[in-house]
Amino acid sequence: MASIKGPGHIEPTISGSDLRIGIVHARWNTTVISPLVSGAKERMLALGVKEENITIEAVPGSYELPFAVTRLYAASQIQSSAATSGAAALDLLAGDAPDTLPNVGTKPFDAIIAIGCLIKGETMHFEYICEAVSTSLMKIQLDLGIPVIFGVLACMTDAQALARAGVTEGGHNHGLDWGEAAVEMGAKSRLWN
Ligand code: DLZ
Repeated sequence: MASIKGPGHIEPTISGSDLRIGIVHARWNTTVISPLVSGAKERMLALGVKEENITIEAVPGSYELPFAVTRLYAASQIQSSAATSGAAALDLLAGDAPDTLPNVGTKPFDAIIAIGCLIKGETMHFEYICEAVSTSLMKIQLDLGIPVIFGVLACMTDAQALARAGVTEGGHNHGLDWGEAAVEMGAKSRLWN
């Protein structure tokens, strides 16, 4: 019997053509992370997001994701106001603008996807990091008022993680779902503004 799990179908009217989306991913468990990031990007491109409007940044591990999401969004806001304000434009010319920030473009992110993969080990690390990261990412999206897509796998085994990255037969790449969720929530949060 086919699985009943999954996000169902996105409304066909939703387009990502005007959205700016960030991906922040951990490097820990790279074999799993790389296909998840590629899957998220592939789905966003298929839903119309322009390649130049997708920014991808890496951090060492999942524990760094909440901080990175917060700072990346702030950077995108600063660059956005620099791009739209005359005074800031003069600063830009004078070299005072935050031009050393990552490529976060000229408008703030409509959504940010946080991607990580936690795999249970012998110690309590897994429990502490899972709890801290999931609670923080929820708080951040409510505080910032932008969708933060929860792309953090919490797996008991390597095999579970590989299946959820679509690497093993019969698996499914959850990055595809996270890319779709980012487009849907980015578009809807604009409408609900
Ligand atoms: C330390 C650690 C451990 C044990 N396991 C993982 C993991 O499974 N997945 C992951 O993304 N990160 C792990 N980390 C690293 C922490 O997230 C963090 O990068 C370090 O503790 C430094 O703050």
